[in-house]
Amino acid sequence: MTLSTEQRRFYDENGYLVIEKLIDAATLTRLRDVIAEFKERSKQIAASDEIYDLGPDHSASTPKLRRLKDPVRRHDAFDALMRSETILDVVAPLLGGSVRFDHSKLNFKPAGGSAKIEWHQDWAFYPHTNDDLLAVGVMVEDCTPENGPLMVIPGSHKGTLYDHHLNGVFAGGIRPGALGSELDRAVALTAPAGSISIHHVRTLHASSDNRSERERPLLLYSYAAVDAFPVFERYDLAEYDSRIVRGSPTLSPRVEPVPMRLPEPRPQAADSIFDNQAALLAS
Ligand SMILES: O=C(O)CCC(=O)C(=O)O
Repeated sequence: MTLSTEQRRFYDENGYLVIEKLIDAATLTRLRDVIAEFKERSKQIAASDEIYDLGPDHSASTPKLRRLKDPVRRHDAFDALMRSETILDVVAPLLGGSVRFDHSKLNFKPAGGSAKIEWHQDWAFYPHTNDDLLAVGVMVEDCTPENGPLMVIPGSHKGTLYDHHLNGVFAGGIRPGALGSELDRAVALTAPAGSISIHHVRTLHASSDNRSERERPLLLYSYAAVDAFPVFERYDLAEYDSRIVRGSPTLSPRVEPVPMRLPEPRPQAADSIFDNQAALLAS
């Protein structure tokens, strides 16, 4: 699919886009089957590890799987969709043509459970030399007003970088209340299964509790323009360049005047956005 001029303009102005039913039925079925396998395996795990992020009181009988970490590294089905033309043809023009895969996650948001995500900007987690980065959310099931869909604040990608620290430590979210009336403008990204959302790396976003009776799996792929380089991080160049899915490697970062604050020092629970953000709620 080719993005229309109107879709590109909408993304540029609003910092997000929804494309309905982009993913074909066979791919969706495959994803659901693979996800079911991982869910089954998570029941045998007692505590969060490098693959699974589990909520409090997780057990085989009452599973509390919050996230499958970096699904692209876990199964070919996730990897294939990440590098598919279906996704890259949409993402590439929004990043200026070149694309490097950055990371992936699969957030489950269990039925009737917590796994709420507080307002944040992904940019606070990984500042780069320019902000041509975005995240694609693949809606593996319908995203409805009741099941905790992703919410965004239109146009926020061009505004303030909000404080994501609490008591001098990176907290992975913005203190409740700090956004004031901005929240009145929040838009819920609801669409049928197989649709995708795209949000710019600086777009304010969050999601609330799942009040429905069905889980809300959202598969997130983050991509960057090839000439956007992370700040205060070190990568193995060969591995880093192996993740280029459109375009050629470069050793010349494109540097733009973008607001930045390092996500340092890191909190103890640095591996889980859910645990990090818990500190905000307790504040
Ligand atoms: O799963 C969601 O609803 C939000 C995901 C998100 O913003 C994140 O994991 O950073």
